[in-house]
Amino acid sequence: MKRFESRNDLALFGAPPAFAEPIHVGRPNMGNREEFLRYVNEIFDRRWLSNNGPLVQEFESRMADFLGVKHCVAMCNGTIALEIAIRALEMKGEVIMPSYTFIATAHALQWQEITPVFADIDPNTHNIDTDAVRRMITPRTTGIIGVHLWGRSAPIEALQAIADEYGLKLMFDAAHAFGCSHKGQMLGSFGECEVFSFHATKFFNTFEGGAVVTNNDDLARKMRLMKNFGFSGYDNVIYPGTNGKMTEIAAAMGLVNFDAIDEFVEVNRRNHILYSKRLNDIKGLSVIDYNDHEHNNYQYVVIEVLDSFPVERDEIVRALQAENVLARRYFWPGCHNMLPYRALYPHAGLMLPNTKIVADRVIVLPTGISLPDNAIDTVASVLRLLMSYE
Ligand code: T4K
Repeated sequence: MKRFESRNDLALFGAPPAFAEPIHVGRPNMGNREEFLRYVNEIFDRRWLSNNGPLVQEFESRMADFLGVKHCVAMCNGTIALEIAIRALEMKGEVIMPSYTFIATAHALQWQEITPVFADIDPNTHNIDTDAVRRMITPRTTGIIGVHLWGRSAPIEALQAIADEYGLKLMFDAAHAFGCSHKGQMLGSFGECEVFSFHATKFFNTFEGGAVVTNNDDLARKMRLMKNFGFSGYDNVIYPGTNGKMTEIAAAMGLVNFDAIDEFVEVNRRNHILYSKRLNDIKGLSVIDYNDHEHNNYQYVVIEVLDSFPVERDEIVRALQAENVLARRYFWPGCHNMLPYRALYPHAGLMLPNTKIVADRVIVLPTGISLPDNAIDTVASVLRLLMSYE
């Protein structure tokens, strides 16, 4: 099979010219600059930079309202938010999670000497397979972390039923799912708690940031202590803790971006529709869809390359990158195949065939408000060219 080493390889076949600037997956969406600078001036005047400042409090209250939950505990990033939630829930021993997710979900457990046990996924939804979860339960299992991959909800009711049956704690990694719903209810209020990431590459960002949201008063109180070294007032440490605090500048970015969130979603939605239209008739490629009866953020445009497509997935990524479209193969080769976990689970691959199939098929394409007008057509032209390539 031909390898695409440079854009010249494609140019030979009449491909459109490369973009002058790289087009990234994960290019940040940014709201109104003046509004942000106004907040920066306020921060300078107030000289209050961190430690539960007024902007963080406003951010938490707006997030909780938007999501319809009692508590939003803002944090410095999604990974620390996961760690704190896991610890506050007193998970230990083994916790079941999907292998097909960003590595932070696994690390947040392993970092606390809890063993992540990797379950296979449903190849249709890319989310955890509940039959696989049942098979993985042992006497050491204390919890399950569901991940709403790409913003599409995990099998919430089935996971809750398993958790109830076996007395396990259930929480969700909702890092991809801010602004998404399940059966009309915003993701954020399921399980014991849910964790968001507001990293720069997420469609809604606070530079770096995250949050745990919950309806459980005790859990929220505990996590507030934990993210601030366990301090309850001056000089009074009542809990072991860490530093998980969100800064005022991060909250300012969050507030500005929150004002623009409808626009971010609408642009992503339009991009997703256009990608779907343009790639619709390319045999061997499919764009994963979102349920239009739910709220979606459409932040991931994910295509799957089927065996019937004449060019392999990695060659397609290389061809797009040669055109300066920096498409990505996300979450390959699955957490269980990453070095720290491969050593722990040398045979895990045998139990996770769907993870392998999906991880080998997926390409994530750029979207967001900074996507140039002609980018989608260019991507489609490249893919069409490859379709006819033998
Ligand atoms: N759970 C799940 C399911 C997650 O997906 C994540 C994070 C977490 C937990 C943990 O949340 P955090 O602790 O991160 O809050 C990115 C992000 O770093 C990570 O937040 C995200 N998931 C993951 C899916 O993707 P990479 O490997 O894509 O980052 P990187 O540096 O390659 O950047 C992607 C592209 O974005 C680049 O082509 C350049 C562009 N970019 C990036 C930044 C930071 C910009 O144009 N501007 C920027 O400021 O990991």
